[in-house]
Amino acid sequence: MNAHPQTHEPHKIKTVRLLPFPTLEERKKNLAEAKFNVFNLLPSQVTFDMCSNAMNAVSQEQLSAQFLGDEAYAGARNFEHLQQAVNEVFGHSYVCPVHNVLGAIKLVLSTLAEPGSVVPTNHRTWMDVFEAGGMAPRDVRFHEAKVFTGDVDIVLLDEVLGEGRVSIVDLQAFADGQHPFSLANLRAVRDMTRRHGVRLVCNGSRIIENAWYIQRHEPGWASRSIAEIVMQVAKTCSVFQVDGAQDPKCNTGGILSTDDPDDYEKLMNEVVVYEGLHTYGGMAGRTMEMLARGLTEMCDEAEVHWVMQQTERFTRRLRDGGVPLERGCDGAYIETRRFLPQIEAHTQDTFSAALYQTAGVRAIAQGRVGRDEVVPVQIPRLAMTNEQLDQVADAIIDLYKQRDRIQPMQLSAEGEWRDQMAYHGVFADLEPYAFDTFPYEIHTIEHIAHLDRREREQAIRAAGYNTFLLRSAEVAIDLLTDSGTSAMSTDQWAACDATRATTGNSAAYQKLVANLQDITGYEYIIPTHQGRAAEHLLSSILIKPGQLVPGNMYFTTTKLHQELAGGVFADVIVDQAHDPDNDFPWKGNIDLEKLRALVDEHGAEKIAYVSFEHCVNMAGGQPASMDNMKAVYAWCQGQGIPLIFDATRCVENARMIQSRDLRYHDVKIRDILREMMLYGDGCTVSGKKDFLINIGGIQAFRDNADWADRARHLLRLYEGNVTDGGLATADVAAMARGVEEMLNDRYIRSRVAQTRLLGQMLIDGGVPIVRPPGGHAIFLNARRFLPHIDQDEFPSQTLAAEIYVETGVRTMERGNVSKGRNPETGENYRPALELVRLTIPRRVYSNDHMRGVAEGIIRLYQRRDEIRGLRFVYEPAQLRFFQARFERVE
Ligand code: P61
Repeated sequence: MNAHPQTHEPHKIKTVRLLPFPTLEERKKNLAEAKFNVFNLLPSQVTFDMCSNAMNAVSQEQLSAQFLGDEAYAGARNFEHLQQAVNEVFGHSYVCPVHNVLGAIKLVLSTLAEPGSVVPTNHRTWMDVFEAGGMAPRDVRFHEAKVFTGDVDIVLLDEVLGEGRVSIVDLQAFADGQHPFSLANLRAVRDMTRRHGVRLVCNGSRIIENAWYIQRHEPGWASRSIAEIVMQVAKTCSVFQVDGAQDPKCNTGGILSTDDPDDYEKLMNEVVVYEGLHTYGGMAGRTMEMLARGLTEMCDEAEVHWVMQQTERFTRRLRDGGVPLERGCDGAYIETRRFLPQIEAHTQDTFSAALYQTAGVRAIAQGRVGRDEVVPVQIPRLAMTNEQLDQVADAIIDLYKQRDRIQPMQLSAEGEWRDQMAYHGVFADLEPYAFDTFPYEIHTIEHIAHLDRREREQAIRAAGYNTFLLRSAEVAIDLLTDSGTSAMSTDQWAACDATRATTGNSAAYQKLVANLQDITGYEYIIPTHQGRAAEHLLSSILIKPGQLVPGNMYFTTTKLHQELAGGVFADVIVDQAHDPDNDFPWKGNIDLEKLRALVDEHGAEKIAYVSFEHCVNMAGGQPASMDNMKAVYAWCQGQGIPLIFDATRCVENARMIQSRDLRYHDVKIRDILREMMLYGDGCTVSGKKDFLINIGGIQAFRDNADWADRARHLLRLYEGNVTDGGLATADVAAMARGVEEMLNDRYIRSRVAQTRLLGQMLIDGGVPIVRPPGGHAIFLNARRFLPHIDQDEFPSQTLAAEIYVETGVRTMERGNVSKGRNPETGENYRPALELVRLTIPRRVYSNDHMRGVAEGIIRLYQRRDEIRGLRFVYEPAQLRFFQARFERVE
């Protein structure tokens, strides 16, 4: 990945916030209720809210800072941390905290600027504040500048300063969101202000974006880090102001910093009047902590480049679509007069209303009426994927194509400020835009490793060429498993938080039971700590020693528990499942003939139950058809044989039915799943997959009270309470919520589409994979990838190790090493399928991550002949794949 840092996010998703998708009718109703002013819409009515202020995602570390508030009135530790951060990032010794940037501006004006004085500026954002303070702003921006359009016209500034009525020069980094300054110009301004004994004040709320511009475009700065440039800018100014809700990605708050002890004394004595004591300045302790963390994180080079790449991409796409705009530091500022030449008045609000009507996207022009005629479509930092941004751009381009149909709106109330405006409107006949992307935004992120190739070589050697033994901290994109690796939603976290722990009955348990009864139609819902615990209960209840358990391919833990109960597994999956190149759409089906033959041979009483797995893991995540489930169940009922599902990946199976079986195209996932579950007597579930949780499982039975009683008895013995199965009450609550979220049609569609995308990119690159792509994973065919490596030199193990070295991606071996040795002959089993599994965690990676994975593997495929096999240096007797160590064959 390292050589291509811009192909995907330098982080993965830790928590998501679910997005609403109001229908066209709902959008019209909302708009009318909001008096056609999108300011009045509620977040619950908006799909993508295109604003950069306070709407960013944060790192999990920054989020956790919120819980470290010391909340002391005076001298909080949080303030000390804030001071340290400011000192480290801006190099200033004195820090004055404020409630937000408006507090900072007001403070500067009331302490450092003379009433009645002229304030030379390069922006117009805060004109109102200047005027309210009795000061006269004067535009000194150099309007002819080409790249650094926020630069000051030095000749003009000299003139204005010469008039002698100036006490501060007030500049903005990336003025009005559109105009960056250069360091050379800033330094020239500083020299000039010094000569005139005037202070240079700078609002650095968008210092990062400005620093990126300097790094990119100002001669001499290309090799300097963002952190270094930020410090240079701050140190050039007498007073530096920062809005906590912008670059530091806090939700509010702000600071003023300076090196001048006299100015600091003035600020400190004034801050108590409007803001709060000089050691909290109107911020909660937790806000100061979050702000401190955000300041130290904001210069992260990889993150800055990712964010700026998004802005470039978004504005380029809109430009290519012909949309008239100014490029902003944080998005595209739509020129609404040119967008809507036929509309005489209120073009900003008309544009915003039309965009909401067609797509549910909100872009708000705020501030004073008549100040300008652009509508900023800003990108909330780190909160959206490129695919989502592309679609928002397309929605705007679509609107632009039908701009002639947009009607003027009639004013019904007005004021000086944009939020006061109200309209009557008629809904133009506009073609709506339909999003097809992840139905969530990014709430928190987790930084991922970016080791270079040499470091990865060292890491894999130290791990004995076994990906199970790599440290997570060494992995860029982790495709080892989809088990327990999901990103939880903010609603799940809220449910966890709101839960009161108990060892007895709980609302969380009741909700879990009610939800799963409704989803499965099964009466008895028993929580377990994960899937294998449920398998233990089930096997103990249903298997008598010597009985057979037919199943659609084995899974390691399932088979083990069947054997521990004295059962014998018998594979009855269709033959197609064993052929990696066969494109049969239902490779998870049970072959009813094989099942019949088994019963004919042994008798029905010899069969404990039929174990039917949805989206069969070991077959490549391959689904079973509805007809097959129906037929197998009908037959089993006739024989008196129970059928129990492994419903671990039941929702993915339901989605496959929705997309591959014409009869179900328009049926909701919830209803498909309910029908699937009709064709079984119960299920075990590892909740760590489709249920969107990090830990948990389920044992459920349709109506057999005796089985349920016995399961609960065993649960009390081995697992925990009947109401939690050994899970924390909070985790029961997360599961109760997870099973609601998993049924969202948009979610499951985008989930399965992501797997298919990865598969298709690999197929297009010529890489041999198990076909068709499965629900949760893509399996590489290592035999065909590395035909020159003998199975006893472990092609799958080798391939997994080489993928890590090439790309930083972690995958899982599923071949000769996993299968083990035949105890009789001592030989390796040399199974027919020699595979590497690329398993995709839910809601964690973007499609750009998938693109990075595919590109890396295709690169490796092109030089596959250079790859050599492995031999054991340490081989455990059982489940050897977990702990085995290897070395390269010379
Ligand atoms: C996985 F290498 N799967 O796919 P538990 N049924 C099914 C599963 O996929 C499953 C379980 C039951 C894992 C984790 C794993 O040798 C391995 O909640 C269809 O993990 O107890 C688990 O559920 C067991 C990976 C398990 C392995 C065993 O990555």
